[in-house]
Amino acid sequence: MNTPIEAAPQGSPALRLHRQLVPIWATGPGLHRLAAVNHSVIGVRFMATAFVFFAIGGVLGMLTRVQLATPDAAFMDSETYNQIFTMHGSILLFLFAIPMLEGIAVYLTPKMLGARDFAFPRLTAYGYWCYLFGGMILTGSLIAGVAPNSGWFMYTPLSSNVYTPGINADVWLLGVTFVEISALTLSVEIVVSILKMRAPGMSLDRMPIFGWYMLVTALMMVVAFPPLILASILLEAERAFGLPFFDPRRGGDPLLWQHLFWLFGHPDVYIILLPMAGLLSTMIPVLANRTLIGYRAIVVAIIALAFVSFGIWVHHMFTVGIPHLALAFFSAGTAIVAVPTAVQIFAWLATLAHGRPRWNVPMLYVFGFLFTFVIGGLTGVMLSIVPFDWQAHDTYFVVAHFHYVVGGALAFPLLAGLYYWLPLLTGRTAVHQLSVPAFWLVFIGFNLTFFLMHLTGLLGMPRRIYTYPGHEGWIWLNLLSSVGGFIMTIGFGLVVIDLLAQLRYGRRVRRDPWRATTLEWAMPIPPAPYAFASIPHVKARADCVASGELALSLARGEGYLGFARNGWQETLGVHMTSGAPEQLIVLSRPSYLPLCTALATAATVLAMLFQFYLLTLAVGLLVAGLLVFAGQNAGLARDYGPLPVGHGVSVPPHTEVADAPPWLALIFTLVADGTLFTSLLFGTLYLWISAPNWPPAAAPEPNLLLVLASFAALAIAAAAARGSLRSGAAGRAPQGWIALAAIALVAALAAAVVLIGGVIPPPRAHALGATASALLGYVALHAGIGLLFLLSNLMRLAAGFISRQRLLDLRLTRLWLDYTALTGAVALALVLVLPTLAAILETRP
Ligand code: HAS
Ligand code: CU
Repeated sequence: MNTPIEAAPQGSPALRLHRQLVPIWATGPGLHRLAAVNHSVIGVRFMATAFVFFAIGGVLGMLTRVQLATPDAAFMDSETYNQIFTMHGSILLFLFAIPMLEGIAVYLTPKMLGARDFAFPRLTAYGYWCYLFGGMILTGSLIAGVAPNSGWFMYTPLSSNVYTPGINADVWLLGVTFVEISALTLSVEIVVSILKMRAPGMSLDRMPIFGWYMLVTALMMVVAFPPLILASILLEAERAFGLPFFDPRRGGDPLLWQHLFWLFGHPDVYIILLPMAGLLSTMIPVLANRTLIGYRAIVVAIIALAFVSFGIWVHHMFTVGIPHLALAFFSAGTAIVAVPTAVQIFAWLATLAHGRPRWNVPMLYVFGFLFTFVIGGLTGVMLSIVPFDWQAHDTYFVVAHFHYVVGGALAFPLLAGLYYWLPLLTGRTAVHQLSVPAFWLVFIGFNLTFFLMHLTGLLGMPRRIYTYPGHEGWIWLNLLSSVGGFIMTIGFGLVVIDLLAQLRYGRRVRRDPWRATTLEWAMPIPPAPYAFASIPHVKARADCVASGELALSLARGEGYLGFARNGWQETLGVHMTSGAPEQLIVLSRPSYLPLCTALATAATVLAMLFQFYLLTLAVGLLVAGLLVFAGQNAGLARDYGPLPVGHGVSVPPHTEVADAPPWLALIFTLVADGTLFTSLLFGTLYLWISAPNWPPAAAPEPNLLLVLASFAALAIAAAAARGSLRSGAAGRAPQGWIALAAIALVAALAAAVVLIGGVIPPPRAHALGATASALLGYVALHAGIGLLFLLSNLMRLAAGFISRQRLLDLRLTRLWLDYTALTGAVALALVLVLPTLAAILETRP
């Protein structure tokens, strides 16, 4: 990585500081790169890997266009086509769109917020490796000819083992869940980092608009992914073990899959849109030479959008047979979503209209975005109208809609952003002879391909067919769409050549080529591994900063933390809303553990895929062990009290404060976990209310005594965790309490396992038994994880990481066990009342 030496004369304070900080923050050479945890390194890896998947997904899309270019084409058979179109969608949405936005978040957010890194560098690295391995498993299946073939939405019953007996669907369920879990960990990290790790003085209302966009997106991810993860687990349980959650013959319901999938799938489209809108809201003011119009309105709009987007998933299910009142509700809700989107569009247009826009390459792509996205948005509003949707559903009209929005919302802003931020990454600007023709090829090709699909759709061409006879009047439209696809591909090819040319031949820039106003430019170009040699104090809105001048003073160490101490990777933690400095966050160093843990996780997934369940259990335990081990040297092994951080301010290290990043991380993890649990409750009650073949023939009779014992044990464990925290705070040894909590958890776990063994009707016979055992399994799993918390507490007590001042570990355990007791009570109560609930039903065929 280049260094900021050019920013300062030899021997200057800036150079001295740089020489002190680099050894602390740098990633080692050679194989040490595998241990990298730095956000700049991992962010670039995320983005580069996502681009590779973009290319793969794009080629698959082109293959479908070859097949559909002519009627009765013999280019591929139906099975191959099914695999290819499924993988096209799955790769682009799960392996390109989401990881790309994570990469951007990881790379840019800390720099824009004035932090030196994200809160949990090793977790970032683990997330990356999981993504890479999950992606490899998915693409590998394509080469092996066993790729998923039921569409990116994996509708049951098509994806159940009756209709998809091979491992194709399992690859999707396990591979995508693997990638999603990594995305979920990253989203928690993004939320915590944005809330706690900003430059001092940056209150929430001074945050650059991109910070708001990422915060809202990450919060949406925290609650959107769990329903899909749950659905995938349930479907995999049905496929592998015969638990009939989606099988209507045994009390399941295929529609439950659609509800859970779109509960994720609809918010997901805005999860893709919002970060891109964040990039636009950052670039447009700079390119238009004026501050963003409507900062507050945009913040309100995106928060509103986030809420509304969770209430309208049913617009993907208008044709499945929904009561009329519900149709009206979801239709109106969907149309309303246009309002917060329009607020942003008009804010951007107003900013452009009131500024003096520069017509350069990023701006061309901004224009491309506005054009395509508005068309796609309008067809979205058309589809929100139920009678229209009944005609257009499952036709190419929908394909046209979502390519306009996803292409418009993703490809164009992304390329704008790439041209805009690449100088920061590489220190060079673009070679423009190629950029402009490349844009026009992409733009024309895109519109030719997808605009015509509206017409093909209105002429009745269904989605997901591998060929057509040719007498329906679709021939020319399809051929021209395919031609457009090739033009677009050539355009993307030119973009790639253009970017490679920039890396090699681009004009060198020293800093801030755009006269930008955000903090990521207030550093040397390309950024040093520590990002900021010292951390700025923010006095106004942080997207109105004179980054050029600030950069020099920060490089000289005139901000906070402009020194090295104890070889620590230090950054500042602030009060969540006011931005007042509050803690010194000491980050973890490079390590091979993230890679090893991700490898073990991948092994678990593969063992499950090939149905080696004992091996799965063994490597699963290994993963748990590695995670506990990874936590062993986190934090600091002694008390420090307040430490000076510059400008006369002293704050304690994060190990000694209440609001430390791990604490918040656990809270948001539990929010995600709670969403998963709520989805499970929803699923159980949904099946009870509307699945066919209820009630089951055999009436369940859960063992009341065992249920009560299990609950009592959970309550004792939670109380003991409180005892351990109280002893810790009073300076007494908490080991006794920890042992008590462990014994109680083992008892709860055993009771839950015995209960699962005795579930009536047997879990494979009826969905009632299956849901009851899923609820009990949830309790057992959480008790088991609680044991890991306790084990870690004991080990870290022995190693001196816990003291009267440093009680974080014990607080985390208490929170986990409280959560376990609370959800356990709900789950066990539901298991108890399920028989009564089933008994009040009239027999449903
Ligand atoms: Fe969508 C299906 C409705 C935005 C992505 N969408 C999809 C699928 C994807 C997707 C991937 O109601 C297919 C999934 C599959 O495989 O089946 N969508 C909307 C609406 C909006 C919308 C109302 N979608 C997006 C975005 C996406 C995305 C953003 C990705 C990034 N979408 C639907 C519906 C379906 C659907 C149905 C299901 C179809 C089916 O049958 O399967 C809105 O967020 C769009 C708001 C934006 C605008 C443009 C700018 C606003 C202006 C203000 C003035 C406009 C007004 C409206 C007041 C509206 C300029 C006037 C209305 C007129 C018609 C003139
Ligand atoms: Cu939707």
